[in-house]
Amino acid sequence: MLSDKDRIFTNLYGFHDSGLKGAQARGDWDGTAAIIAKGQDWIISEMKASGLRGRGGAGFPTGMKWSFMPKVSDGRPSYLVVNADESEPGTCKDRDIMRHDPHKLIEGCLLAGFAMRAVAAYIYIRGEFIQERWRLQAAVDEAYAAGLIGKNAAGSGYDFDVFVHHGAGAYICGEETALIQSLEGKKGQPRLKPPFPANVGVWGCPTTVNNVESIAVAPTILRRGGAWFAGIGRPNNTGTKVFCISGHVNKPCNVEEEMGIPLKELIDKHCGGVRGGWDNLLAVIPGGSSVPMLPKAICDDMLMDFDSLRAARSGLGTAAVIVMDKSTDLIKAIARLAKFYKHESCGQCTPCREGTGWMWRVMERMAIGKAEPEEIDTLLEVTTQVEGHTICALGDAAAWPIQGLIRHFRPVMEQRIADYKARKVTRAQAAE
Ligand code: L3W
Ligand code: SF4
Repeated sequence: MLSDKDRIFTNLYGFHDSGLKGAQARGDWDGTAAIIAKGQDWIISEMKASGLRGRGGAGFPTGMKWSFMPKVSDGRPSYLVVNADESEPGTCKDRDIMRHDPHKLIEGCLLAGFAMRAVAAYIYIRGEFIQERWRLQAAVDEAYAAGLIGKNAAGSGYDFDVFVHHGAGAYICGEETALIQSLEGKKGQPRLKPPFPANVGVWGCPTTVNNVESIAVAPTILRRGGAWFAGIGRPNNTGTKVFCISGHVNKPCNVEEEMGIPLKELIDKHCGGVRGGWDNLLAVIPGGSSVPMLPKAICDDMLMDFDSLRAARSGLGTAAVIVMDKSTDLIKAIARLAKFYKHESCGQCTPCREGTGWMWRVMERMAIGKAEPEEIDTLLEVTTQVEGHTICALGDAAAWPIQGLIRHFRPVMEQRIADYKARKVTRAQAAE
């Protein structure tokens, strides 16, 4: 379990002053110019040494991503874009960071922006996050007024601007290329990669898109050293992580913990346990709605990190842990998620546009048992036709929850179909 002295986001728990004075009292903006004075190469090597992997879902190494940005300009300015379009069902960590610790994000923008020779950061914030936008904008205004960003940011000699851009509330704009399109004022639709944003990003310029949490932990990593962060967690899965735990627990919460914490410990220590006790657990979606669920037997010994969850054929994703006890109708729950992905598909590629609608309609029938048992295999086959055959990861995200259901709970689906058939026979007999 993470000790208090290693927590980065201490303000998430007490909801103290989120303004500049409170932030500075907690150590933010301390020695920022001195960090900048150490140079771009030093910052990137510390970030690499920290082992930080992107906190938005994909887990791509952050230091490596920063190193892709051009070191010598070809005349185009470079940009940092912060993905604050947090929309993954179950995920509410970036929202809390922006509410309670906005200065960690703003200082992180300056340090990351400097390391990548960027002239400005755009924080693209989810359309529904109204208060968070006000809170963040107020913190940006305070940072400008105090000379921490803008000309000669924090007395470093480096000029750096931070802009807050409000989205319009579309899940797909959390995909980095769709986000860039939306930021440019165009329709938010993903495009194929490569080229990656580091080569062709916002307004055709070199751009790095990072999640809020990835940027907000950077100042603490740079103050305490990459080795400190790398010493927490497990090899290749280092550092602290904000987990969002919801569903059938006694006390849902966001909590910063050590990467690799056992799932049971996470739930028992911070959420007062599963409703009705651990034995009442049915399944957990461990990383936001896009990753496959895991049944209790696997959850018993599950470690919460990228590699452990991948080995279990699921994923850490955004670390949004959705807990479902034995009262849950899992087929109905996954049917509801299928509806979400159908609704949020941008419709650009055929497997996703048609496949998400098709999977949702079949799942709706499966939820009441109005299907043939062979259709379970047909459904599985369709998920594999969607997965990996689309422009962006939304197609995979729509396929994986259904695959997880079939992989672990096929007998429940078969029983639902059998029950429906039995009821039909009984109704027919009654009518005779
Ligand atoms: C340069 C290369 N850059 C990769 C960069 C790339 C991106 C990052 C990761 O999807 C996942 C998705 C959701 N040269 C590069 C390179 N990059 N190779 O690295 O890229 P990628 O393609 O692995 O992932 P992605 O498209 O960013 C993100 C999953 O996250 N997810 C949750 C999403 C929702 C939220 C939210 O609400 N906050 O994040 C949950 O699982 O399904 O698989 O920057 O450019 N050779
Ligand atoms: Fe749009 Fe879906 Fe294709 Fe992504 S996979 S580009 S959301 S149609």
